[in-house]
Amino acid sequence: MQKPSKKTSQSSTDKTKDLIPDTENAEQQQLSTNQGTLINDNQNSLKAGNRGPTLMEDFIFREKIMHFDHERIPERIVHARGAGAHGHFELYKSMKQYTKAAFLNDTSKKTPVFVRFSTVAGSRGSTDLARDVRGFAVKFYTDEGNYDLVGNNMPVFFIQDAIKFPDLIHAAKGEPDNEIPQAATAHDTFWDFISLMPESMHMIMWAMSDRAIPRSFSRMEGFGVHTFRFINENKVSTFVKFHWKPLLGVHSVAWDEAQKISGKDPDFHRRDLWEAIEEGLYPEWELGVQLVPEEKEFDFGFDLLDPTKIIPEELVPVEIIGKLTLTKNPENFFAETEQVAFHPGHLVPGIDFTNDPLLQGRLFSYTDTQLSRLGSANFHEIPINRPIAPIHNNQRDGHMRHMINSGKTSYQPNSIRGGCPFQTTIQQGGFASHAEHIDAPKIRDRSKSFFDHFSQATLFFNSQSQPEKNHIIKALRFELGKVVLKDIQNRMLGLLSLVNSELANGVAEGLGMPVPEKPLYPINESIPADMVVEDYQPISVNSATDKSQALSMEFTIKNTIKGRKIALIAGNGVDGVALNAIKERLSAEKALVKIVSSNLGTINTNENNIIKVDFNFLTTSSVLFDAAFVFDNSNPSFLHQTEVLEFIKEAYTHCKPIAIPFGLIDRPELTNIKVFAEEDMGVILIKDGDTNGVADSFIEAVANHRFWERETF
Ligand code: HDD
Repeated sequence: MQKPSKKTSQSSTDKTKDLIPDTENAEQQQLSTNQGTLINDNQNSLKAGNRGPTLMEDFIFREKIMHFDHERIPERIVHARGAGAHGHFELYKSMKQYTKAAFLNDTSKKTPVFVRFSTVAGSRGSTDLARDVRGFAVKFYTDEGNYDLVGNNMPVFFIQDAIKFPDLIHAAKGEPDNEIPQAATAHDTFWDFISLMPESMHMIMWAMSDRAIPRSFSRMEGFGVHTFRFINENKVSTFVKFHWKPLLGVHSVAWDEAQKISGKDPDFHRRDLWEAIEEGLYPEWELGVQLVPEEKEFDFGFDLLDPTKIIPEELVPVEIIGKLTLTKNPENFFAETEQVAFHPGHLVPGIDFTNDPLLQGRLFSYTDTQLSRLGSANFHEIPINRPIAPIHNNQRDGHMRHMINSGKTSYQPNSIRGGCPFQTTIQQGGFASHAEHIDAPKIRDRSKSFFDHFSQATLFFNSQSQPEKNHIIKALRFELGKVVLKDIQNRMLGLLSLVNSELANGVAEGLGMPVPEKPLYPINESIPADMVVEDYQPISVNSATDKSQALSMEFTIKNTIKGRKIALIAGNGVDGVALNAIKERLSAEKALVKIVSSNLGTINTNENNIIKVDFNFLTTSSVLFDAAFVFDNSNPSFLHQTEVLEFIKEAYTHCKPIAIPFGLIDRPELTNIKVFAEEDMGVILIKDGDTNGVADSFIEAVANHRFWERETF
């Protein structure tokens, strides 16, 4: 029996209702073949005698095995592993002045969405906690057709032109001779490519930062990355960059923790999303836009068409215009999450592209890939991809066609059907591309305005807190430390030295080699020989701002413990009243609280009541929790068990908030614990069993997420 979910009426949208007729429910139903013939024996194939060979005429066996043999489809070439959910988008503020997109005009409208989060490099079965970019793809089922915002959790990209995408991905994935490593960039081919691609340096800063190991999908930002256009009723275009800002703040885990989670629960992010929705703790993001009028296009020191650049929020503030809420898990992973097909080219009137060469190339790739992945030009008919807006056109037939197009005509113009389906005027909602004037030679070239590869990488590094900087240095020590060829390490140190000397020296120290004196390799072999190569060497532009607060996670939202997983560690003889009080307090703040003890089953309280244990030290681990609250009890040996101390020590090492009985203060495992307790760094000492007395400070510490200053570098 499936566990009943706590889903509320909020969970249904016009899209989820649209899926109902396609949803099968086997409850109280009889087993049948695909032809509807009822089956009376699903355990034995048809044989010539009960010890004889299976007969070919066993159509029930043949159908079952044939279908099974064909269950797999190719996984996505990138973003293969993911998790999705349904929800809706509400608009706070009409954007009518800038865009005619109806779902961004009407504040009374709730637009259904399906969102898929993903890692990029690993295959479908890889771990959620790989150091990687996360996909953040949103399909808006608007009344004017589907609009897809296919973004990432980082606002820039590795390359400036889509023609390099296959090279980037080939270099990042497992090496072609042995397909090693899985879901990891810490290997020669990736860093070989990057060391020859100085334009990737800004993205490398993001990818080596803690953003690449998020605590959960619900605690990461999303970005449309490219500059897009809003187009209003008067055909006026405004450049726009999209941001998703999580209401739970932007939080990450520690790298050591990420690696351990990958072993203990490789589905950690999927599970977190699933459980949050089942518990009614719906993840939420606000949609923000940065708007730049056309006439300001060239006011920045960088090119708005360059996808390796952000517009610092200090230059153009992010205006919050709406909210996305995820309220319902898929009914079926394959039917929805696997078969959903996103495409940056799924547009509605009022939104348009720019000439960003990365975006332009994407416009080809996404439909093309669905053809091999989903197998037919009719992939738009798969229920999850089908718009809620009506579809009428003269496209016909093809593999797996579902729609039954009635009538005699499938062409236009026609007179037999009075010209139907007819074209719509722009005023009536027909899509018209922005009439950008272009008068230019056909040329394979890149604008010189794309050649500032370092200033925003430097801006990012300089904007980090000291622990965040240390994490970037350590991540690069790890990644480049796994590289075998010294030349590659050397080239990378050269590039890093152009970003920041603290960074380059820190990484070099870890690699045990010097930063090269001549940092730049002759990198631009890709420039055609008849061009003056010097002209295309990286240039450095003074950034308009030295630091940008929005780039550091230090300043993120830290006022909620909603959805936090908290371990209450207790053994027999625990003060049951105190434990229940803390449990209720934390649950009231919407934390997910679990009792962890030595054995499964139950523990007896000091008043001989029984408390159910959720996990023992074998079935869970400190890395799967955000914080630990440790209770004293009448059995002193409990707290000194290796498993208990290991649990506390690990939570402590990963800079998590912990509340522990005062008696543990001298444990050798917990060096500096006294100092951190005194300095208010997430270590809370429970004196005389007064657990209630520390509840407030514990909640505050959990909301703070981590106390990275406790780390030693
Ligand atoms: Fe892409 C999938 C995001 C550049 C080609 N991409 C894919 C997904 C996301 C992104 C989130 C997963 C969608 C899903 O959940 O199904 N991709 C990006 C972003 C990019 C980007 C933010 C740069 C700003 N992508 C990019 C380029 C190309 C592709 C330059 C090719 C020229 N991407 C693909 C693809 C995928 C894909 C091969 C694989 C599966 C799919 O499309 O449906 O077409």
